[in-house]
Amino acid sequence: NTNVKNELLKRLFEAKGEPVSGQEFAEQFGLSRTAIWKYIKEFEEDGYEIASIRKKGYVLISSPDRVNSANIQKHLGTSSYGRTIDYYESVQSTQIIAHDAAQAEAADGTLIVAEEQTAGKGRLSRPWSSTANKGIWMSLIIRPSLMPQQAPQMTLVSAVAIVRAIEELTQLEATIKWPNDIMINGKKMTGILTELQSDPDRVKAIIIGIGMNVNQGEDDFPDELKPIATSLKMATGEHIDRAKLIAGILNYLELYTKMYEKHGFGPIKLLWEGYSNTAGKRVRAVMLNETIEGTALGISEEGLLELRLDDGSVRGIYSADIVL
Ligand code: BT5
Repeated sequence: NTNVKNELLKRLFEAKGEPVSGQEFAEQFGLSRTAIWKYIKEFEEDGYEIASIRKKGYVLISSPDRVNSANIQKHLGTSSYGRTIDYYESVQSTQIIAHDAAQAEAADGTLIVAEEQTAGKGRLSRPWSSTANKGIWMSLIIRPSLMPQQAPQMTLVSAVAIVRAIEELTQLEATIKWPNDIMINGKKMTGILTELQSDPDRVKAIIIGIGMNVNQGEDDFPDELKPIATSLKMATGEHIDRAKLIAGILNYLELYTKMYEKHGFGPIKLLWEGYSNTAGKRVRAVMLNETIEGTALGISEEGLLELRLDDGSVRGIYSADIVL
């Protein structure tokens, strides 16, 4: 029973180094002491260090730096996001696993998360560097009541949720670079990949892939990324609890997705504009078939980036790489 197991872990944490009586806990939940002992063994397999003290109980000595479900769920305040978590040590790409799971009817809010990706991908199948144990590599399956054409805006909804969660945990103000980058000090710290499974008139599932550099040092990045990538640790000088950050992202993401479903893009647009670094700047937008230059005016109600071109006309673009 995951709820009891999570409760036990929570007690161990809250006891802050004092023993938690296995017997009392067992009685309270109507379980045998052996059942409790089995949970303790499972925690140890997950990397927790737990001491068993005769006649007193269990003491949590240290918890692992792991993004497993127990570590995430103890910070979660959502109703569905992250309530089911598939956790992996190493995968090619969480996005691919999430697509298969969504096709196999995975529930709204199912999270696929891994310590490492060996073939992480960005947009247009570009490679995404995903160093083991240092970042957040995850794909969330959601089934909101949205029309297919409303799905791309989920990238912007996600960006706002991510920036808010970072702010809450680290006091750091990251900025959003349209459409899918989160930046700190002019370098990319997070990328978002939003993909859709849809019928002509109905969203079946949206897969939100989030790749976030958290505890890397400069040496953890391949040479070609060193000039353009950064991590939260590089920006704050502090080691960050990745599981807590994931929970924070899911908390905000569920809230903002509900807001978007209920009230449309208006309120999200306002939040988004507060965090964006793009408006008012002269930018180059590199698209598949053409490159255009202009002044970024902001985003439209549909989430398009609006550019004023040099001939005075205004163009809305769906997706591009923006060079500031
Ligand atoms: C993105 O694409 O930024 C979307 C990245 C999404 C990754 C997540 S991780 C979990 C899930 N599973 C996956 O397989 N993918 C998702 P795009 O805007 O196309 O940016 C890709 C470009 O970012 C690359 O061409 C590199 O220049 C750069 N890049 C690659 N790895 C990076 C990293 N770790 N940090 C910063 N920049 C990186």
